[in-house]
Amino acid sequence: MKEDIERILSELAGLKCQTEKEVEEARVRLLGKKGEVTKLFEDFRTVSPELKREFGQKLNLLKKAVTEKLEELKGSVASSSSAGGKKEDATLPGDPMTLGSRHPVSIARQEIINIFRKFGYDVAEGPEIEDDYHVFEALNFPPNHPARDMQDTFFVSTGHPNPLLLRTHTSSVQVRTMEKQSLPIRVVCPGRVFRNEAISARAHCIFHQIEGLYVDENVTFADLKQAILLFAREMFGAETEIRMRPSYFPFTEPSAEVDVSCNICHGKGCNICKGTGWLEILGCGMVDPNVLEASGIDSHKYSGFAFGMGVERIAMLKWQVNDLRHYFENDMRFLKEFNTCVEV
Ligand code: 2NM
Repeated sequence: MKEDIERILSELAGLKCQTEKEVEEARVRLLGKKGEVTKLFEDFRTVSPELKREFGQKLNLLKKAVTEKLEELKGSVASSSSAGGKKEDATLPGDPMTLGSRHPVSIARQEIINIFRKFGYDVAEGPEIEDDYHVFEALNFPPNHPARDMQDTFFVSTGHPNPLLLRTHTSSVQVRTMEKQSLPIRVVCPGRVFRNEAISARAHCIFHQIEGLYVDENVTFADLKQAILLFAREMFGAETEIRMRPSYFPFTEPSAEVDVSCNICHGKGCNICKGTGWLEILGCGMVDPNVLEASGIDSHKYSGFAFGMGVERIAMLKWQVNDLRHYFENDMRFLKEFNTCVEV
């Protein structure tokens, strides 16, 4: 019996099969009703009691080895038969790989930047963690302005003489530009901003802004109006009209809110524009002389205009997305809709 076990084991090591049929034949020959291994189990009854333990273990190991080998052969025959029974063809094309696409906020951001680059604006970026001076003080925010409150602004450190905070707008980058760059200045500043707000369909505590600044001699409100009109027509179509409504910002005087004619109903009134025919896209104004002076610019010689817009908001209007939260959830069904939006 011992020799039989060893012989079967050594045969097993060299056992090769080309087809499923051959594997099945080997199985019958070894494990079938009249198979060699089955027969050894029958012979086991006649083994003397003192040798039963040793041969019992040997037989069990043999059966395990045979079963495993047959499984292995079955597997290799199956995979080579699915490749046409031949060796794998390494020249076949690989499995297609799904390509990612740009996030709609990135697409809108790039489109806005490209428009202003065509107008001759530079692009500047700056730190997201800022100090009170660059976010508020240099921008003419009075000391008790509500935006300086913990309710509205995320503070990184408190109890510090010069606390760090997350910028609530990218105007801080424009302050830094005015501090160090020679005039004239034409710049757009894209970036993430942070506000301590409850998340809803219209607001999020993190969003993206693009702010623009133009400082030179004799810059007027008419220049501002023309720049915004040209931008609106590039972004929303050549028939777009704009309207300005008086508003208030600490850093501009006078200030205005800008609406574009609704690109869905063309001014007739629909549920996107809530029947008004107009959609708000940005805020703007003439840079307050205090802001120019704080950054060392002579406000008697120079004047400037500035504007700011939310990128998510522009993207919502451009693609009729009704809930801001879609931009932050990364649901593939939503993101895939922008696969075909080619960046200009
Ligand atoms: C807005 C609206 C109006 C603005 C002002 C400045 C700066 F730094 F020049 F003073 N940057 N951005 C500005 C003006 C931003 O966002 C709604």
